[in-house]
Amino acid sequence: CAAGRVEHARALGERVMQAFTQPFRLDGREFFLTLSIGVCRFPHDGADISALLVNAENAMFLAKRNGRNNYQVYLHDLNSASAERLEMETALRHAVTRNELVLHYQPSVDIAAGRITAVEALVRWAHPVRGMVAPDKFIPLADETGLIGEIGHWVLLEACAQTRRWHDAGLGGLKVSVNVSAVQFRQCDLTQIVAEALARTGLPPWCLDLEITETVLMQDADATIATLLALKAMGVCISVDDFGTGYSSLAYLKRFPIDTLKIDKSFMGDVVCDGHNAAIVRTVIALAKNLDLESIAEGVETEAQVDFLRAEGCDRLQGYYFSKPLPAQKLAEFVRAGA
Ligand code: G
Ligand code: G
Ligand code: MN
Repeated sequence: CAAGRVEHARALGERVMQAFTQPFRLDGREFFLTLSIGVCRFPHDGADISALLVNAENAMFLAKRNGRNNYQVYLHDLNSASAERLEMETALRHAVTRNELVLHYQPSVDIAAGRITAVEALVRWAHPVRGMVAPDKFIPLADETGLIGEIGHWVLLEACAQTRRWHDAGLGGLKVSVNVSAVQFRQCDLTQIVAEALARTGLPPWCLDLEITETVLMQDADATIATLLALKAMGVCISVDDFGTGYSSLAYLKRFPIDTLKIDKSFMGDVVCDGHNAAIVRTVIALAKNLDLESIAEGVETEAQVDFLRAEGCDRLQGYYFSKPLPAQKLAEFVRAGA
């Protein structure tokens, strides 16, 4: 825009967004299109076409990260943020081949059995410079860049292989839960990758549990049911992770072939002083029972919480009270000590 002012760039962005709010008609059908627009200004943001395109693209990436269907105007400090992101992305591309990913395992205790019957695999990235990077710092980036395909594949294989080694070493029947992101769940080869991991490692399918989020259940329910049925047909278990934090339709819950509800750790806070969370946790445990599902409480940190959850009839407990996530070697020692 000629005057090169930010307000003019914004006005232009608004006009283009506005033009796309109406559906397009093609062959008598209506199509809705969404846009992610990056805007930058000449000569303010670049002296030549290639510099302008780079900066416009950076602004567009920001629009995509802001949930898409919006526009962003390039601002100078965007550069350092996107440079850092690019550096992370480049490093993450090599993380699998350079063996920088590791799995830690957090045990959960089955109340009826009175012992550890399962573990949850939680990935960490041993970054060469930054040290151990937590999954919430790189899984979203892996989702955005498509790298989740390769990472998720590695996690599944490694978790199945490790659990099979534990079975062979005398911890027979131990189950493993693997987190599957919404993006990974939608990839068309998920069932194939799961089948391959089971075949290659010889882990019995009922010892593998896939944790999906409520978001997965609510987006495209028909496709979700088809994928879940294919996984169930293989004998794999399905858990809904972070239950209660998203938007599950209770009417839908019955339609999904799921086995377990994992009650989110954010509800454990005041359960013992019978605050709002106590009512929520009690209700979710009852809901699970009525739908014939297993319930697990996450984030259990105190004995008082254990007593409450036991009294309410929760099936399984996981949290720092029992153990934080442990490296594979330590996990085996921990299970043996408790057995
Ligand atoms: O322990 P913790 O910081 O490990 O995990 C933080 C979050 O990262 C959790 O919400 C967990 O679901 C997620 N997470 C951990 N490991 C994996 C993984 O292998 N794949 C996916 N998609 N998410 C994971
Ligand atoms: O979303 P997901 O449920 O997969 O998350 C597991 C996360 O919860 C991991 O980051 C794990 O380290 C963390 N976690 C496990 N047990 C506890 C606990 O008792 N308290 C808290 N605050 N976090 C926990
Ligand atoms: Mn989980």
